[in-house]
Amino acid sequence: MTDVVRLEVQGDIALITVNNPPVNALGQAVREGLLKAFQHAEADQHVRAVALVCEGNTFIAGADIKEFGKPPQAPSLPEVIEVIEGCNKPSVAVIHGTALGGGLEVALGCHYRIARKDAKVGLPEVKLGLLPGAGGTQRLPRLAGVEKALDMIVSGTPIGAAEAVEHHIVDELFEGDLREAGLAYARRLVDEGRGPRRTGEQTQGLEGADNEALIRAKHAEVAKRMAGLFSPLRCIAAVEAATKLPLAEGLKRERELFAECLNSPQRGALVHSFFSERQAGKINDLPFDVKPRSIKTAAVIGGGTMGVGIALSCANAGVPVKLLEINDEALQRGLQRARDTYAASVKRGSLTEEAMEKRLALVEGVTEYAALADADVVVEAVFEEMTVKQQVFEQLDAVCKPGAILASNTSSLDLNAIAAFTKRPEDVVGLHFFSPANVMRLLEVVRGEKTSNEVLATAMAIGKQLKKVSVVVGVCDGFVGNRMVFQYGREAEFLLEEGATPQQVDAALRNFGMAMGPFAMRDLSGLDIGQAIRKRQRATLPAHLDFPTVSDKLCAAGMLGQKTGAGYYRYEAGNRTPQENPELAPMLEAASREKGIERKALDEQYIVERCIFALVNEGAKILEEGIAQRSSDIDVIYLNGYGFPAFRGGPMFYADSVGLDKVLARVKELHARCGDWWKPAPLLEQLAAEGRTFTDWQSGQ
Ligand code: 3H9
Repeated sequence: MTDVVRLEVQGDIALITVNNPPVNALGQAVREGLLKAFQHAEADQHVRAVALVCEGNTFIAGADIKEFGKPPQAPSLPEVIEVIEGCNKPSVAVIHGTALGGGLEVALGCHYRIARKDAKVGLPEVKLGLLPGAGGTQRLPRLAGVEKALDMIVSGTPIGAAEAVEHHIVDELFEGDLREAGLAYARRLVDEGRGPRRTGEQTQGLEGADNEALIRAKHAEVAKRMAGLFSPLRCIAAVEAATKLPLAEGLKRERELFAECLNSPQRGALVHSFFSERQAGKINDLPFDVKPRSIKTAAVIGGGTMGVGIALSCANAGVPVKLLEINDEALQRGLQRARDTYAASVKRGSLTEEAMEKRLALVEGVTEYAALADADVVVEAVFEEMTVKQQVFEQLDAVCKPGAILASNTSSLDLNAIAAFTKRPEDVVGLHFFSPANVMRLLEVVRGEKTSNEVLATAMAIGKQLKKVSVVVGVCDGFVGNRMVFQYGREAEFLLEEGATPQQVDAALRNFGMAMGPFAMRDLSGLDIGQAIRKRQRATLPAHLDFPTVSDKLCAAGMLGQKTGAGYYRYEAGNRTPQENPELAPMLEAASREKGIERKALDEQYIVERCIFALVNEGAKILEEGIAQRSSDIDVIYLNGYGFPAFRGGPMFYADSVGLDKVLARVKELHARCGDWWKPAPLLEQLAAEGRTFTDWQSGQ
């Protein structure tokens, strides 16, 4: 047929095989191959049934995402699926790995579906700012019912094969060889005289439930949980069309809604997020033959929130981990913290008691460094103080086996200085987890001056093992994420001096799409953290730089955030909902007065630009200094560690979409008015002058 789709006729069964690595995406050649193969099977008089299988690790994982935004090439996927469904010989899709998006839509076009027991099926288009555009919104509800179809399409979360059987999406499970299973099932179809069973002609899923009520409920859920997103409402509209229109009209409506999504800027941003995450795993200058070391056991030093979170990350991934504390009392507190964290998951229903005990059994408490002698990787998560790190790394150097990875979780200290406390700086790397480490996906992998390639590759492999999104960063104060967030938080504070309240700033940034406002975030992490950073910076940065003072005033009054019941907001005991802190207003007035600023109302766009462009300007400096490999790596860090809205693609992508000339104009204006914090990054100036974007710069255009 084509290079990527093969047709073999075995007796009276046509076996169609897709082979388009890595994930059998439905690029033009696959679509054309499928079309021809099914047409051929239809025309061949000897063929009485068709089995569709895929080579490699997975069934078709969807449309080829790289084709979005380019001129469409025939045949379109809906046309191909129409031919598959219309075929007069029964067909079976043989699913293994993940049948996603257009892949599941192809399977739904087939007349029967069987799945290997470990397979998954889903319609994740919403995560790319789209909706299933090749019949998924019309065919899935006809099989699975409106409620399940809405859940799957609006969340984009795949389900397991057994669940897919329960919901009539898959007919039967199998184990073993794909081709044999496909041929055997097709044989049965012939022997039992079962003809085509077209999904588009089914109605059982649309009957018997109050579909209007289900659709109303989904609207309410989306308004609450997915506000600001373009495609979820269109997903609902498409499913609603399935409940009201005949198939052909429903498909037409789906196409219209799909086109709206395809043309929305959110699609571009979400597709950028998808590819950026995958690219982040690649290290530009790492020779391809560098092999990571094998990691079978781990150790964590420090039983505080961070250390325990890291230990639980290991246990979640099935890696046995030793947790070291300085004495038995501190150790017991750490182990109890681990148990409490899991117990909360059990209470929420996201973990079973049995799984909890199994994971806790992987965490062994120890108080002697000698117990770490056989660990493949040790992660230090002790107090952020160089002298404390020195003691830890000197001891690790003395006890750890040759080849062990010695990692620091420092969020701001100089990794090269830490590495120098050992006689093996090439084995030292930063593994900067984000709190809570057992939940947050981001891992900054800090490459020290002397970190060896093998250790760097191993650190990335550890990230993968722990199911993290790992991004390589260089050594500087705060690395990428915190160095940038410092600029962001500082500008948010300056806004308080100009006349805003924490409520206004937080609301403006939440409306922009940030998961949390900067002040609610600071209250959560504790104001003393920022105070320590400012103290260090005041001592080292040029004296003419102005620092905001509201946070210092709160710290002086003992209001350190949630942990003290008050910070920028006030918190009632046992309740994390921020309330107005009546003691703040006089502090704001005083801060403005001391600097001779007349307080005035600030508009939302100004608030957003002041905070977000501060991120962008610092991001540009980070790129120039080579602290991040690519602008998209910065985006990945912000999307996965700082609650930046995925539908905006990350701060650097967002700046590209605004236009770097506009960003620069605002940065220059703020530089003139607010001083040298806003000194424009030379890279920003250069790109704006050349009419290029960060994305162009990254791709060498
Ligand atoms: C759709 O179907 C629209 C239709 O409804 C309507 C059309 C009209 N295309 O993630 P991995 C690449 S929308 C192109 O590291 P894993 C990926 O970039 C689509 N490329 O592997 C990477 O490349 P590289 C709906 C794709 O094993 C390589 O494959 N489908 C695509 O961890 C390996 O990927 C989805 O949204 C693609 N569709 O996970 C599914 N998918 O090696 C998106 C992957 O150069 N894909 N690549 O960096 C996934 O969720 C995961 O990739 C998957 C494998 C679970 C399949």
